[in-house]
Amino acid sequence: MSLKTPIQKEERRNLRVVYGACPHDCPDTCALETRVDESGRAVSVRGRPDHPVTRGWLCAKVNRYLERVYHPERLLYPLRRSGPKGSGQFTRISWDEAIAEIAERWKNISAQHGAEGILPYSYAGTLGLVQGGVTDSRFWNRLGASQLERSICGYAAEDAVLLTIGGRLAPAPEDLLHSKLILIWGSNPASTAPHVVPFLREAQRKGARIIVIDPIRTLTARSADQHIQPLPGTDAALALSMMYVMVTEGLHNAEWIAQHTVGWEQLRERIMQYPPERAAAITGLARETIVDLARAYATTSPAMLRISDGINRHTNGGQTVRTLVCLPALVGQYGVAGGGLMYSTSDWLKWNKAAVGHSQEAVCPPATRSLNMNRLGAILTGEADPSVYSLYVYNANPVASAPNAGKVVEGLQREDLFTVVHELFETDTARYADIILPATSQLEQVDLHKPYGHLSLQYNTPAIEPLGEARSNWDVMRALASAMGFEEPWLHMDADAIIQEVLEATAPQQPTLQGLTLERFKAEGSIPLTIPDHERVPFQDGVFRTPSKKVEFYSEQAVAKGYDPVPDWIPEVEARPEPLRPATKDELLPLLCPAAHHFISSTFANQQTLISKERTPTLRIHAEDAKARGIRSGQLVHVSNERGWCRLVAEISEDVRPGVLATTTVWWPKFSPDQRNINWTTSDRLADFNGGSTFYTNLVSVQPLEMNEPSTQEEPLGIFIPKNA
Ligand SMILES: Nc1nc2c(c(=O)[nH]1)N[C@H]1C(S)=C(S)[C@@H](COP(=O)(O)OP(=O)(O)OC[C@H]3O[C@@H](n4cnc5c(=O)[nH]c(N)nc54)[C@H](O)[C@@H]3O)O[C@H]1N2
Ligand SMILES: Nc1nc2c(c(=O)[nH]1)N[C@H]1C(S)=C(S)[C@@H](COP(=O)(O)OP(=O)(O)OC[C@H]3O[C@@H](n4cnc5c(=O)[nH]c(N)nc54)[C@H](O)[C@@H]3O)O[C@H]1N2
Ligand code: SF4
Ligand SMILES: [Mo]
Repeated sequence: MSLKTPIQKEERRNLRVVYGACPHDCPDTCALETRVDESGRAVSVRGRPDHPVTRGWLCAKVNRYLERVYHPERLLYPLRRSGPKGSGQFTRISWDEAIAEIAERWKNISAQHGAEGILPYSYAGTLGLVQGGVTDSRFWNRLGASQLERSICGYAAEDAVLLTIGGRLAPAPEDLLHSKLILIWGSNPASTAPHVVPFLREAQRKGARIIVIDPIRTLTARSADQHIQPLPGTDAALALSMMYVMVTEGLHNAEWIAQHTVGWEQLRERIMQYPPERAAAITGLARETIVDLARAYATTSPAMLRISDGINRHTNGGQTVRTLVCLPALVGQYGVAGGGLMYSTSDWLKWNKAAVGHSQEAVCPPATRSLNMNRLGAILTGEADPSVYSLYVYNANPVASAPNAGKVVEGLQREDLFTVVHELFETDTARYADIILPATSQLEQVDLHKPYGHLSLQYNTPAIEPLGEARSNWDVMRALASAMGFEEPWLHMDADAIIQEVLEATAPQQPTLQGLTLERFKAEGSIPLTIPDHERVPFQDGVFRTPSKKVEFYSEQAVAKGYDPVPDWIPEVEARPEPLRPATKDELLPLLCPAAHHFISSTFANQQTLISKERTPTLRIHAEDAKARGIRSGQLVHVSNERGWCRLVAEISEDVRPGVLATTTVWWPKFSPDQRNINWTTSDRLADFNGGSTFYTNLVSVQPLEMNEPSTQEEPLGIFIPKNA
């Protein structure tokens, strides 16, 4: 019996350590170290101990990264469809054949319909500069393909934050240690930004109070000092009412407001429309809860407000986030160490856009139309004019993760649509491809990663050779450029040359990049942004990045965009008319479908160990609603609305209040009951701001399945699906 730990055992072997970056859509952007043996095989992936946020550990998902890299179902060769669309029948072809066929089809489409007939669809498979940002722009700009409005995640929130304070300048997670009150509003870091949690615990130990505002009793809510559970989509009313209490009790910071904001009179008028009695009726909270929350927030300093993108995925998500972003200004918390707003760190460094995309090159056709990715199903089934004749999907799995996914499938079945999917796995989306291309994992590619949850950059050195014939996103772009006859050098540079180019072009305008060179990244892997100590607290100088240089309670820019210039609460487009009355058995109920703990969107949801931990696609329902419908825990239920349906396993739970439902996402349809997931019911309606997504404004009917109505499918991949019979 050996008493040695795996790490000690590894240290005895002659292993090469390679520095990397977690590529996934997660604010933590962990610094990785991968150990590789003499045969070139990776034997472990760990978090770097010397990184200020990673601090030596990885989440439940990426701890299993080698299972992903060496998964027996990794795609290793290009494939061509050999059966009907969606049948999953493919035959192996060579890269030369695949690239030649794609180029020929695209040349024909360009000649007949214009290159706008081609739509690249991608999102957050990797957040790297090269395999994401540059891949998303350069080749497509040269081709003149339709552009993609990348609106599926946080577009409304981003707009709201920029309109109000002009920059996404969150402090580093370490700054939470200064906080005395941490208000976590519609954000679930215990699952979605796990490296924030140790800082929350430490802050609590130092006496900070944590309040979570979430309709669901999440993992984060469980470890908070207080959990406040409003009805979904009512947060703007809650925030305006908190302001009402502050103003009427004189707890707001009138001096700060006078100096640093515009539009106070207009906002004040709005605020006065939200006495706590009214907000209580809207949010379903007790009047005292609202008053106490307002007093606690206004009288504790430093007070940090943490939001993330979850809360913006409603039809009123833009105004909700704008209202929340005003809160720290009411009490003068912007510019206070440990206070203010913790949303995203994205704007501490902005890459030089021209260097990333080269859209200004004379050889590029004029700017093309932009298609909103939330409307993918509609686009493919007639909304786009001229039509889309070819879809090129990479870094994304829209059949699983896009709203109104049934419509996406309908579009992908079009015989006149030529679909290419570049993937690591045969996802539900890849099944509809005409050509599948095999993609490299993060251990097999070069990249540079800018985080959105902390203040260091991570370079990713490849640790192993590509598996099979897998190629990185950018390498495929280079091959396609050659096949299309595009010879410009900026379409053919290797990944390091691109990183060098973008760093050099960006550095002169961005002081945070001073001294951060490619050579240093290759040697050190992770480097903190260059931020002088006196600038580390965002907005400490009282200067905001809006046109007025102040917090804009009233926004002229909002007027120009056709929005209400002053924050307000607008009921969601789908909502129960009387949300506080007990629901009848046939009444539609709001369903939230936020992030699963063991997946990232649909990524990782094909790994058996992680599926087992997440167990099954469940519907959390309160006992009162279950009873009204005759639903038992563990029973398969039919969840539906006018957009579509899917089946989930009922879990009677106190995590939700009566009249509110919850599930977690994103399960692969092909591993779900009846090969559908919750996105068969979610809406592709756009949010109030910026064309954002509205996954969480979703009224559904829930009915128990008849005892003799079996699921149409064999039990897939070990997921627990109860047999009702
Ligand atoms: N484990 C894991 N980590 C992830 C992801 C994942 O899928 N899994 N996804 C990544 C991505 S793409 C993103 S964008 C981020 C998202 O990170 P988060 O924003 O933290 O995650 P979400 O689960 O989308 O939403 C957070 C919370 O908002 C709550 N919420 C929804 N609607 C409302 C509302 O109307 N009012 C209030 N008060 N709360 C509401 C939900 O119940 C949920 O608990 O996480 C990233 N990290
Ligand atoms: N019901 C519901 N749906 C949601 C959400 C929700 O909360 N509820 N959240 C939404 C949000 S916030 C987001 S951000 C979107 C995310 O939507 P998507 O960006 O589509 O995310 P995934 O579904 O994880 O698909 C990413 C795919 O990229 C692949 N990939 C990873 N790395 C690479 C690479 O280097 N090259 C290539 N070619 N492929 C790669 C992965 O294998 C994976 O299949 O989902 C949205 N969908
Ligand atoms: S998913 Fe997030 S927490 Fe997990 S390793 Fe990647 S960056 Fe870190
Ligand atoms: Mo997202």
